[in-house]
Amino acid sequence: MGEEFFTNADNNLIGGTTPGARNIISGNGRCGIEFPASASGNTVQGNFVGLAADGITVRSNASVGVLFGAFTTGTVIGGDDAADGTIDGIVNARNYISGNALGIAAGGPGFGGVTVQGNYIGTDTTGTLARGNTGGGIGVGVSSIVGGTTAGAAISSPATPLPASTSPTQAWCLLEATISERRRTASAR
Ligand SMILES: [Ca+2]
Repeated sequence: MGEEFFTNADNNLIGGTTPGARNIISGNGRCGIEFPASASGNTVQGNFVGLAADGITVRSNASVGVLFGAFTTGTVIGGDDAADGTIDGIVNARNYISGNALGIAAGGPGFGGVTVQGNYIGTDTTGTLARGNTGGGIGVGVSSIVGGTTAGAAISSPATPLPASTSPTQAWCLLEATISERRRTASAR
């Protein structure tokens, strides 16, 4: 089953570069991973976001695979060959972000400082079969790094900026998050 990560905390590691650290973050009713507030210093590595455990079958998250809030900073999605400690042509930091409504999205006046490297976005785990994010691969705003020149840092789809700071999908996703928080508050009384 999929699992949705919803965090505004800082300095979390979701997944990792070792065998068994992978999360399958797929089949959720809204986003796969949400950073809805001013979260900073988080790292997302080695996960399937929108794919089933076989790495081939699409299990779409209904909205964005990885969503950043308007003031999210210092986040790393993936990494290069060296990120796992060994330069061996294998990028264990790679996330597979495919089959979602949007792959990675963010925006807002305070957003920036996000690095997106080495991921397969819109493909299966072999990088050869199309498993597109239907609304686009990446839109990460200003002051961010997408791809890179080190080994394994390249990405599989072009960086396409979102036209507005909050796309309809992103706005919907944040609204859903707000509603869920209210429900929890109400049930606790
Ligand atoms: Ca490596």
